[in-house]
Order: sequence, then structure tokens, then C-alpha cells
Amino acid sequence: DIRGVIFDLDGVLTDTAEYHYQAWQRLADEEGIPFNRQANEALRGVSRRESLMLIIGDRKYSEAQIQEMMERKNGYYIELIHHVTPKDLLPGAIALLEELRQAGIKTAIGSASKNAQTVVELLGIVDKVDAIADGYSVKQPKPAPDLFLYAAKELGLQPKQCVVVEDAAAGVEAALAGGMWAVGLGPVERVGAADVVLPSLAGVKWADIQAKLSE
Ligand code: B16
Ligand code: MG
Repeated sequence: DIRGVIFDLDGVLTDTAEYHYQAWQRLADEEGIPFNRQANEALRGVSRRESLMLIIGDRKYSEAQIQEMMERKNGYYIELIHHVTPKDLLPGAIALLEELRQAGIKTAIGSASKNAQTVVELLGIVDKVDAIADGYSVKQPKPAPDLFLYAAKELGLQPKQCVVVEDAAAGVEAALAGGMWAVGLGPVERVGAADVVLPSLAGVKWADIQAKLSE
């Protein structure tokens, strides 16, 4: 049976996606590269480097320029996340974390972000999770399962004892590739591959997820 829940951060527990978008938009504007909110959708859950590759397309940049742009975008992002507070937790997030703690289910963060530790601190949920796997934990980004396998290991659990909650297609794919259960948040067009699809965590109880997983 299920002993642990691994939460993606951006798009699941909080919406830092908006800040990632604003930071990428500023960079793209400076570089004169066309970019908008719609194009940003393709970057959901995608690592920093892969996101930049999708933005620049077939434009030619040197490795040094790529590094500089990644750092510049991250600088803008860090400026923006200074405003994050516990109020930025998405509806249902804190209730579910607390319910899981009560039920003796282990919890972890599995985020591609190198800023996940900072965001988790700003959200005030450091002591609500048992482990944090972030952009520094593994080499292979999602959709590779490495990040979630790392989180499961930190929790001392087997993959099949874990559920991953994700908002990105790449994240759902990573969870399933790792032999874990997947709960997808959002439209079926995006997270339909998951074992359970929910619109968001608002009003979601642990028993609801368990019931749907055993259907
Ligand atoms: P950073 P998640 C992901 O977080 C974001 O969804 C994605 O937009 C971002 O590019 C990626 O983290 C890397 O973030 O530049 O801060 O290292 O959804 O995996 O929590
Ligand atoms: Mg996400």
C-alpha cells in the first residue's frame, strides 16, 4: 500500500509558474526573441536549460551566452520570488500536507527547480515535508524518473509505495517511468496519462486519492 506522497512544487503546491513566465518574458524581450504566455505553457515543469532551448529554437548562441542567459533569467526569477509568502500556497495544499502527516504518510517535494529550497522556506512548509528533491539532486531532468526515485529513496520507500502529484506532462511521465502512482492536476490533454486526474488539490482528501487509485 501507499506510504508516501511526492509533491511537485511549481503548479502543485504553489504557482511560481507566473514568476518563471515573467522572468523568461523579460529575457526574451531583451534578446528580441518572440515569446508569450502561450509559448510559456510548453515550459511547464521543464528544466531551466531545456526551457531556454525551447525559447531560442534554432537561433545560434555559444555555450557562454547560454550560461549567461540562464543566469540572467534566474536573477529575474529570484527578484520575483522574494514576494512569496504562505498565502501563495495553492488551495488545498496545506490541508492535504497536514492530513498526510496525521495519517503517518511520508511526504516529499520533487521539484526540477534549483530554487525549490528557497520557495519551500518562503511558503513556510519546511517542517511539513520529510524530504526535498530539487534541481541539484540528480542529473537527468524530468521526464526521466531520477528525481522522484531520489525522493522515494530519501523517504526510505519503494517506488510502488509512492504517489507523485504533478501538473506537468513531463512529471507524470517521470513518475510512471519510475514505477510510481501518478496524480495529475489539470486538463486531461496535459496530464491524462496519470492514474488519477483532478482539477486541483482544492478540497481533496487523502481518502479521495486512495479511493480513486484503487478503482
Ligand atoms: P529553476 P517544478 C520547475 O519546477 C518549473 O515548473 C519550471 O518552469 C522551471 O524551469 C524548473 O522548475 C527549473 O527551475 O530555473 O528555478 O531551477 O514544476 O518541477 O516544481
Ligand atoms: Mg510543476
